[in-house]
Amino acid sequence: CKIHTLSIFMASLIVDSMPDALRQSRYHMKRCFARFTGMGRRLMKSQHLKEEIEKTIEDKLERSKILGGTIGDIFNSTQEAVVVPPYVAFAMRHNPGVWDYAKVNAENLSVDIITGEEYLKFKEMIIDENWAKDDNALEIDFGAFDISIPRLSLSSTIGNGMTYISKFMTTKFSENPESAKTLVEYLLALKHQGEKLMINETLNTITKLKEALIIAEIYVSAQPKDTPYQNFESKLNEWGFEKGWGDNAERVRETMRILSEVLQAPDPTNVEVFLGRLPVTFNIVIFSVHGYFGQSDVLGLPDTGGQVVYILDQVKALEEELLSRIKQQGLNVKPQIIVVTRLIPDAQGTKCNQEIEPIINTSHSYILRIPFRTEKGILRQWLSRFDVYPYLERFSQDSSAKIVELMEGKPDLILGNYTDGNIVASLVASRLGVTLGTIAHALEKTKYEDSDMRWKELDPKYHFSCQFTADLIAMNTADFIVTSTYQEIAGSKNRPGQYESHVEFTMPGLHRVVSGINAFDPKFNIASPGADQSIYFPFTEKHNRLTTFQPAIEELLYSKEDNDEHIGFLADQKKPIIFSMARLDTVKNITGLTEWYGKNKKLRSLVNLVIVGGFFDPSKSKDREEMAEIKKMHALIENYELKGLIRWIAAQTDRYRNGELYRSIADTRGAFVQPALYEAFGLTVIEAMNCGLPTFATNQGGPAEIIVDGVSGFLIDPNNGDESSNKIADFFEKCNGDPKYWHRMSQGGLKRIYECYTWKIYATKVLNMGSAYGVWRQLNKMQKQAKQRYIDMLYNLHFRKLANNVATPLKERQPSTPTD
Ligand code: UDP
Ligand code: LCN
Repeated sequence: CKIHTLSIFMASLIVDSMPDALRQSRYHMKRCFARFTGMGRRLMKSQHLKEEIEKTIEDKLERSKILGGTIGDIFNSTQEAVVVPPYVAFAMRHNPGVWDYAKVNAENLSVDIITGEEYLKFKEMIIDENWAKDDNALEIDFGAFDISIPRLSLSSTIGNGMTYISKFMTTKFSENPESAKTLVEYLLALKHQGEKLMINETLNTITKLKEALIIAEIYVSAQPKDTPYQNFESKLNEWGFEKGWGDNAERVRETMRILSEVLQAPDPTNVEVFLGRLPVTFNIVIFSVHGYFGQSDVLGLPDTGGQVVYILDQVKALEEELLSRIKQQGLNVKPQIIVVTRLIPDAQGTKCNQEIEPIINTSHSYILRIPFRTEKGILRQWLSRFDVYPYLERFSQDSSAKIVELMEGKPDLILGNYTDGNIVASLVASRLGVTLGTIAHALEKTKYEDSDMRWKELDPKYHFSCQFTADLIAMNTADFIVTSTYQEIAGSKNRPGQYESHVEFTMPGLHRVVSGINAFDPKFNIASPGADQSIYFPFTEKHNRLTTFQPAIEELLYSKEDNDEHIGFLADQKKPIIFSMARLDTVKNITGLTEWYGKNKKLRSLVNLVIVGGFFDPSKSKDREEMAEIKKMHALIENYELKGLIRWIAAQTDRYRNGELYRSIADTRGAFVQPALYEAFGLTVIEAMNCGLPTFATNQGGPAEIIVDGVSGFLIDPNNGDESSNKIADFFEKCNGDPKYWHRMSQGGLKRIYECYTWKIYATKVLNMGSAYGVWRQLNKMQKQAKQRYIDMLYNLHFRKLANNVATPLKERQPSTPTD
């Protein structure tokens, strides 16, 4: 395949030049490699290697001469190096998704190109030599089933899967017109509640369909454009056509013309448009299992953040788009969207103990809650997302039975969210034979350094053995994967993407993944979410402002007394506010921001700090990370003497009031700061930008794509607090000199949002994926089935055991009762 060839080509270039380059600087390189190997077996990151080189080649001029050439290229593309004396193996990443491996003998500087698999084995030597040398160690290789699936070839095209499968289908149809037979079969199978759609058995061959389309198109063209479909339905039916082509003569004629062209002279645009028009999706199931999934009083609770917001907004957007499509298809069908989550009997004042709850602002969508159940009973309390694995299989069985009952049949599309939702969605989709899309609001693997190699140490707390296996199973079962950004798939120039980190990795003692996923797989599609624009709108829209909240917000920000909702006060109320809001997870780095602020005198003098997150008494938290973060916040406020400068507000659950809160911060001419160590997407970033609040966000993850630095906001480096806090301070200093600057940044953020981040754009894309990948899976049926058998085996023999090893909180279990 092309990418493999490209990769080999680049690798051979490097290997070809590597021995020479090392030889040319033999004296210094021998010393460097001696230094690398001097400390014995270990894993070195790129920064670490550079530091060692700096220490070894002390002469600056000499060093920059060496690093300016091929050796510099090698070290710059190196993500990590494995040291097992006398060898050092390099994992080099030339471009997003393109990796090479080479092993250097530190004693004589000889170079060997090695495969990814060899590199992983070598890496395992650091942790477990016996496992590394065991010929029968478990290897997972999903790539073995994908040999004939076409791949994208350029890093820049990653994430545009849908466009490419239209191209691949076009090629298939052009090279072998008989392959369009699959499309005819697909159309023949389309129906809704027993009623046939598009065509019936009269048109069961390509030739018959082509001929009928010509006749029908001439007939329909003769009708006035707005003639309702019903007026000529019986005529079309005589020729073998059923409902679904359009609601009036114009739409029907267009759809027929597009299909005629696809069958006669296919081109990718027509293929994509035609697939997007097919009446295939009416009933959708969305899985979001963990946390408190509800419509009020839940945000900010542990494990309950952007995913809930995303799904509720997504449902609204999908329902609107479904209704508009159904109308255009000329059908009279009521769609249904069910969001399936966990029922939590001890619901802590939320509605998470209700089985069914209609979704506000929709007409056909609701939440269905299914409890976590074992043979011993129902689990009553909230459970960390890291501990849910033993419950998921039973949950998937219970959900699938209930879904089929409520929908009176199978859904047309299943969407999973996050590891738990995705594995459940995979089980249900493969059981029911339904098209599956998965979404990962964050894959945990990249959040913790070397989480794969260190899995044994981390497993008691995080159960990554289950999580990463579940992720692999789900991403390989999925027909398509929706991502919020490019970086989620393939990272940036210097940082591997979340999915890319699943391409090749090893968990010594558990399994070695030689091909987990391919970042160039056409199943990847970027569809970024938006923010609900009826809640998050610019502070300048005075007539829409929710003035009823303003007294409460005034109290929230400025009152002097501490209470359950806020602590600390703002002595100088004239200063602008820098604001941040997040769950108190370590990765959100709210404590980092507090520390940067505490340390930076200029920033302290220019602005106040307002934080929304968690609550104040660590003993009340059930979440391990939250507890630690709460304690740290108190310590920072104390140590940096932040009294009078900081207001810490507990987690806020009312989105409408939060919208007004962002706008009130904009009224102070303040800014939003998202300082996360890593952020998969970052809904708060687009919420703030939608409100016209200038935004500083982490350059690690999704926000780096949302914000164009200096144009629509600012990017900050969470690993360089001084630089980041100075950047914020400089902004406010500049605004003092030129108040228009603040407004320019506010406008820049809004412009960016309207161009790229709306739910309408999202819903159109995702429904198109549902149709396109439905046909694609049909075209690759045999291969998909073979892969599914492999996945089933992995699930049955491997994952199940891992999941069953996770402890369940026995004490809290209650006898099985009807869902209370
Ligand atoms: N949020 C909230 N109250 C809080 C903390 C967060 O309403 O106390 C909301 C926030 O407005 C956003 C979501 O929760 O809509 C957080 O999404 P984001 O993508 O920023 O982070 P996540 O929590 O999903 O990691
Ligand atoms: C989870 C996250 O961690 C965020 O980065 C996303 O914005 C959120 O889900 C919604 O997708």
